[in-house]
Amino acid sequence: MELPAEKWAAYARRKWASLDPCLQQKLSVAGPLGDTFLLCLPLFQPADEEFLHSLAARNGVGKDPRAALFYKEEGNKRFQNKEYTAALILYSKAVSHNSPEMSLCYANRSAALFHLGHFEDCLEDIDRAQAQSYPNRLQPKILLRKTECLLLLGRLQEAAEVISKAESKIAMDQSLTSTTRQSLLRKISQLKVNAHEMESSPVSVPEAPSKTRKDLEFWEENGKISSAFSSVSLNFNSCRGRHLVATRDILPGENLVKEEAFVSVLSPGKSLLLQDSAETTWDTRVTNADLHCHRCLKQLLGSVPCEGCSYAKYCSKKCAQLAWEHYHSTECPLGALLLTLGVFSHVALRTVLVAGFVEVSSLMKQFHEDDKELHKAEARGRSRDETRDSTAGMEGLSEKAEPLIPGCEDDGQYRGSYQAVFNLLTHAEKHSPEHKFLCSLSIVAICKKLREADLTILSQGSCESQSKLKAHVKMSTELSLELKILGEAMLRHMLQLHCNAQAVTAIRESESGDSIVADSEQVRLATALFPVTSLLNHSCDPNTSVTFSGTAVTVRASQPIPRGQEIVHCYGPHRCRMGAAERRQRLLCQYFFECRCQACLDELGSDVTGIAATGDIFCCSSCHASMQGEDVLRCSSGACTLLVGRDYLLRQLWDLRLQVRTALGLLKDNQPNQAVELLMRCRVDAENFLSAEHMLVGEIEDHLAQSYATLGKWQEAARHLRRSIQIVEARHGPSSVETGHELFKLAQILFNGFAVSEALCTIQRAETVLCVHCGPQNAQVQELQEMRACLLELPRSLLHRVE
Ligand SMILES: *[C@@H]1O[C@H](CO)[C@@H](O)[C@H](O)[C@H]1NC(C)=O
Ligand SMILES: *[C@@H]1O[C@H](CO)[C@@H](O)[C@H](O)[C@H]1NC(C)=O
Ligand SMILES: CC(=O)N[C@H]1CO[C@H](CO)[C@@H](O)[C@@H]1O
Ligand SMILES: [Zn+2]
Ligand SMILES: [Zn+2]
Ligand SMILES: [Zn+2]
Repeated sequence: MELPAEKWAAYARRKWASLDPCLQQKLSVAGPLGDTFLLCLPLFQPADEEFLHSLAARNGVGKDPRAALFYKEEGNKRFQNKEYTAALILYSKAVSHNSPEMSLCYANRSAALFHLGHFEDCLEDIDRAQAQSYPNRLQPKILLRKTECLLLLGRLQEAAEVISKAESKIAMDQSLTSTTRQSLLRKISQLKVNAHEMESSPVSVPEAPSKTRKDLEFWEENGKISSAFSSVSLNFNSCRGRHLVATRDILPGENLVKEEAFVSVLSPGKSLLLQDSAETTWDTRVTNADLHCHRCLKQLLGSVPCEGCSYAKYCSKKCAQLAWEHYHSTECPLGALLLTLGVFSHVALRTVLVAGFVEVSSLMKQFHEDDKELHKAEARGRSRDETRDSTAGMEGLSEKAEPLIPGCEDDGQYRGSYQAVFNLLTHAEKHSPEHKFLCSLSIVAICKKLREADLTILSQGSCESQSKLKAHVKMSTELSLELKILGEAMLRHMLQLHCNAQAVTAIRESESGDSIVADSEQVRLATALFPVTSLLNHSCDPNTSVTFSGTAVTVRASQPIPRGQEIVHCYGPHRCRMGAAERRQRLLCQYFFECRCQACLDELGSDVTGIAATGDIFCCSSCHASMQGEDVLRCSSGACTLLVGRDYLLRQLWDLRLQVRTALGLLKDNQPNQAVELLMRCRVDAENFLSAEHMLVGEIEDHLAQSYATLGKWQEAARHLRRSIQIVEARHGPSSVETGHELFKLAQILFNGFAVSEALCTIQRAETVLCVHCGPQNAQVQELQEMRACLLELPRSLLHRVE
């Protein structure tokens, strides 16, 4: 998803292989990126363009009235099944395609929103339907829905006005059958009764708990680095590069960095790109693109579609407008191409659009001048590498400013601005030539398309930087000088993303029926650049936790960090999830460095490899001692002589995973009894060949807990969850965020089962752990606090009775 579509990547590889060896050689030497870009420019031939555009055509992002009809009907089906959330999403897909029936789609969506209890959004959709010539004969129905919403929101005056409007519509409409008229009038009198009751005994409408509670945490901003707290400082040395260090002792849970993304692009989600048939069948699968605002990543309810394409959807008119002004008016005509070229290409384009042409070209110019200086220094007899080293080993550093850390502005401030983005490392010389070729070709494709797209049509309402860009880019048969500058900058960003892209993630509650105890998973919402967070180096055993809210990131200390220690976070390969060898392999491939973090050094120095040390091992079926060996494993107890092939054990593990997945399916289909039965069998199987601390054993216990919770058997649920917590604790540590999530589930179960004192205790533990990792504003932390308040309000007498 992040990289270009595989078919295009394979095409580029074949093209690379067929290049003249001499040209290959030229492209392989680590020259300036501008040269790479210019060399690739003429290589992108009409045939290549045609191939790429035929691939892109499969990612339909245009508007199609037939699709609108299709999604509307699918939505109606779900609505009839009372699957209101699914219906809502399908209606939103319908309104993202233009059709003469838009008003009906909005009216339908308002019904779904009403049933889901989103009355404000429902009202908005009713207004949208009415603004688009909603048919007269249906007016009374929608006016009554509006009345109901207004009543439920306690807006009595407005409700009364709408009722009388509805009455006059009904009175005037001759086409109504008498039964319809009767039923409408009955409904009206019912609503009047409701309104009257509310007037005489005004119940205070409970105020929705404001989700945007003011952040009470003390924000003591750093004088040198924007978005960072004063407890950190930016240091630089040639072996570690730029890194952040604690300026004082830091406690767990303290905020270190709070940063808004410089740029972010929503990850489209898989199904868009898996589509392999030439004819676009509209598909009803739900992706990120249907669930989150394309600008601010907020969860969508009554989404506002882009007026140009069926792909981009926004949480509000405002987001749609801002996105259009800052980047989407340029991106919109390129939609299908960008989906094919992958999120990294898209982020590269959006970065230059957000920065604006003036800023991009001025930094590029500066960069080329510095490069010339380096050449001159070289000519004076010093090697290029030495020169670079003496200027602190970073590219793009101007010689005159020795003490300046790259990315800082002239006043020494690191602002997380485009200048900081520009100075993120590209590692241009470390990427394989094939990869660089693929990136270059993809960027060339974007540039050609930018030249083609009639950008002038789109210029209405666009902001300064974008219209300037358009003026610069305007048609010519050759790529203009401006486009070449942008192309080189985009290529730079695309290579930077390899090491600097940050996945913006969210916890999504999986939709498993009406289970009271939610199961949740972490999903990737977007890819973003955070220039300040990018300063953090990696450790496989990090001392920080990272959480996201919309497009903002917060980095918190998860352990005490003594003054002077480096602040590190984990780029993905974590000590708890894989062994040192695998972690180091991955880090080397993706980030081009050999990890020497404490966890790696410890593990490499001892015999136990990480995973084995934390329980991912097989055990002997007769004596339960661990099995050791490579291809053939033998029992370590010495008493047994059992020998088993690793392949055999791996197959058994695979089968067991399948069984567990089947059980989860049963649970989702609302068959918890069958799920319990199957999971119990899995548990017995697991005991036969897996160590008691194996993660899969933990997962089985966790799913058992969820099944029992669905059945309302709280004690059994709690028993299994405690086992799962033990295993998670053994692997991730008692104060890890993983343990926090498990404790949260246990708190919910104990709460539901009225096990008051244990619930209070567990709530306390869960809150402490989650607060450190996710902060006090976290939804789960707040839910825990509500649970506690609720338990403490129970009358004493009741407490004694239930315990
Ligand atoms: C959707 O609109 C159609 C009219 O086009 C109507 O017949 C149908 O009942 C509506 N469905 C819902 C759920 O409002
Ligand atoms: C982070 O904290 C843990 C626990 O205190 C410690 O073992 C580890 O070495 C620290 N890591 C770094 C990189 O400082
Ligand atoms: C301690 C550590 O892992 N330091 C690394 C920080 O990042 C640079 C490059 O990004 C590596 O070279 C260091 O080894
Ligand atoms: Zn938004
Ligand atoms: Zn669009
Ligand atoms: Zn490591």
